[in-house]
Amino acid sequence: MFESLTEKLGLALRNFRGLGRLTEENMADALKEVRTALLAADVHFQVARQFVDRVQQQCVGQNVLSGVAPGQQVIKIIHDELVRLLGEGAANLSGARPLKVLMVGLHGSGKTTTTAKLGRLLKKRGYRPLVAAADIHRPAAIDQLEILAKQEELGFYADRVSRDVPAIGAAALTAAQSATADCIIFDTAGRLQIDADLIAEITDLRARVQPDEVLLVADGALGQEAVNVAKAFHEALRLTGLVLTKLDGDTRGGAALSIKSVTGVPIKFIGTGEKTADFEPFHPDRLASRILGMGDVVSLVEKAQEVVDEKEAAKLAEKMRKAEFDLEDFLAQMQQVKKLGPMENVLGMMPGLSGMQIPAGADRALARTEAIIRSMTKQERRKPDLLNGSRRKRIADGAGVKIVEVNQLLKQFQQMQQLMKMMKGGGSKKLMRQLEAMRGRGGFPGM
Ligand SMILES: Nc1nc2c(ncn2[C@@H]2O[C@H](COP(=O)(O)OP(=O)(O)OP(=O)(O)O)[C@@H](O)[C@H]2O)c(=O)[nH]1
Ligand SMILES: [Mg+2]
Repeated sequence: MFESLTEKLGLALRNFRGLGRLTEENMADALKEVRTALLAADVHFQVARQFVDRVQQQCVGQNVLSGVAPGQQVIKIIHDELVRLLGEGAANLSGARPLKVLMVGLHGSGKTTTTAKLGRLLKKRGYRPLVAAADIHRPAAIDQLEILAKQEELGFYADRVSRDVPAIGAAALTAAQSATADCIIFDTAGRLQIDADLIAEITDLRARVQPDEVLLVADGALGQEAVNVAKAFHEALRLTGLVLTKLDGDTRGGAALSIKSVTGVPIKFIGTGEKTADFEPFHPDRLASRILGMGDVVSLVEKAQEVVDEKEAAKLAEKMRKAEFDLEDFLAQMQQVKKLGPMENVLGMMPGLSGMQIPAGADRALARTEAIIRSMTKQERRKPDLLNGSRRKRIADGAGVKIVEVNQLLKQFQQMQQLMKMMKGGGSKKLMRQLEAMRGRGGFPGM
């Protein structure tokens, strides 16, 4: 679904992924490509422009969240805007029982097929559905619905003689009642175009059966044309929801992306194939993730937003900058990292990094480091220089490690402190040499 849009947006977003810092200029370029991708997918031009404007506004006002690359944050913003565009939250059907649903739409949009699909889905949800043929213009349409109803074992009502659509509707309600059906779906006739006759017919039927839902079945492959159709139907009939069909195949996605924001009517279901099973409730967030091909970055960023105390993180960064970072601060930072879960899980959520090998025992090494630091007094953590031989012995015993491990940790911490001082002093050549040396020794666990 929406392969070409996914691919084009993917290319546009690649520009963001690598950005270390967001500036108005580099953002403007990358966002221009996002807009082009949307337009190429046949998204309404006004919708595309508003979309990009909103993303830009939010990026500018964005505080860079520690631990997450700015590019990733932009992608999260774009994701959330896509969800807004597609309609927030899954739009549920009315909970009325009996539930009366009127299916309307243009000729060939998929009304009859969708009537059966919806019946099947509601049956799975515990309803006893009955489908009613209210299409008097095409006798074959009645047969088509009857065959589908048999296949899905749904109640079925038709009157092959009457020309009075509202009367057929009323009779279907009575039939449903005596069959103890608690959900009636009316399949209506389509036209090539929306015209006064069609609207009059549906309006009369509607007045008689008082439906809880009026769902427009629109052919998603039509792009902007589907949006215009939806707008016209909504103005004439006050729709309660949309069903976008034929989203399988190489639909460009423009209809799905603009129809909610142009008409204000939520998409409730999508049709993804000819079979009755090819039908699903519409979930904006899932579609947005699918369009962005983004793995679980969203949950990762959300998790970071949830657990990382921003003020605390800023305080630690400031201390590092001033080379005042001590073991007490290190412990605090470790707590924040740990809240994100085991390292394996964190990496698994990053696209491209999932499946990467974590050095064996990395989590355990982190736990030992923590145990050692926790065995120190607060004063010792603030001033590691206090740690003479006997104190180190006490700490090793407390943490259940050998004294060499305590020594190693302190040595690495010392190097890190030197590093921070150098960064403060700006001695970059010496710094590089120091970094090389540290890398050789495996670095400071947890940093
Ligand atoms: N690929 C695909 N085909 C679909 C989908 N929904 C419906 N169709 C096909 O579209 C064609 C028209 O579907 P119908 O259900 O007969 O459409 P209708 O709106 O009832 O048409 P009229 O009764 O003539 O107005 C059929 O060949 C369906 O199999 C879908 O989601 N995907
Ligand atoms: Mg039909």
